[in-house]
Amino acid sequence: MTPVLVSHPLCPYVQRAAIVLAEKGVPYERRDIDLAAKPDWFLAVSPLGKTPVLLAGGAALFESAVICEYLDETHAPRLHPSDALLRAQQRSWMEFGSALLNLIGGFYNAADERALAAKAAEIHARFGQVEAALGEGPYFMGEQFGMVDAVFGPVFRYFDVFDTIAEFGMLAGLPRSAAWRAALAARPSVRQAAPANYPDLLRAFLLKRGAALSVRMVR
Ligand SMILES: N[C@@H](CCC(=O)N[C@@H](CS)C(=O)NCC(=O)O)C(=O)O
Repeated sequence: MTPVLVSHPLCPYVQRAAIVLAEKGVPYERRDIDLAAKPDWFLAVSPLGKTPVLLAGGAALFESAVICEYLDETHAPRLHPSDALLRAQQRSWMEFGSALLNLIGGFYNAADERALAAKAAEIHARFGQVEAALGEGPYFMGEQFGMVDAVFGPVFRYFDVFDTIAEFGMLAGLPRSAAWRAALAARPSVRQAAPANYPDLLRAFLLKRGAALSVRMVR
């Protein structure tokens, strides 16, 4: 049976799974739900009430990292390295990517300009750490696209919309991070992971926050 990815169009965690599915050429059905009015069938398969959920093999898998790992173990090509230590390092950086998503949430929910600038500076500092971990590229591990790339594609997708609002300098002076962002933006799996109207949907979502960033958008 075709796997079903239970999704929300703006969810960066869903995008991770969509990227991994695309990298492996696995056909799947994407089923979007309204997270503001979660249907009963969704609550029955998502114990935490969150997207993504992957319905596959008669099971419902939740938590994006778990879904990605399952897909990596069951479908070629492997995105993780075969060496256990290198694989563990990739997982560490996947966690780092999740921490960045939390910071991004703090950024777009910041109540005032001061908090907004502080969050932008924090994100910039985190990317300073990423910069130090990056090699020659084009991807996180080098020539081969991997799981950390699937995690950071959706992170950079936020920046594409933030950049239309103002220059927040999140990657200022970080050439390797900037080059990595460009490489991920060009990757077909990353491009198709969100709907074509994602920028409009994200802008509408950000406007509704009533946060400092929303105020910037209507200035
Ligand atoms: N740790 C989870 C996070 C998933 C998550 O936060 N999903 C959000 C949408 S992007 C969600 O479903 N939120 C709904 C809610 O918390 O009620 C994962 O990696 O899958």
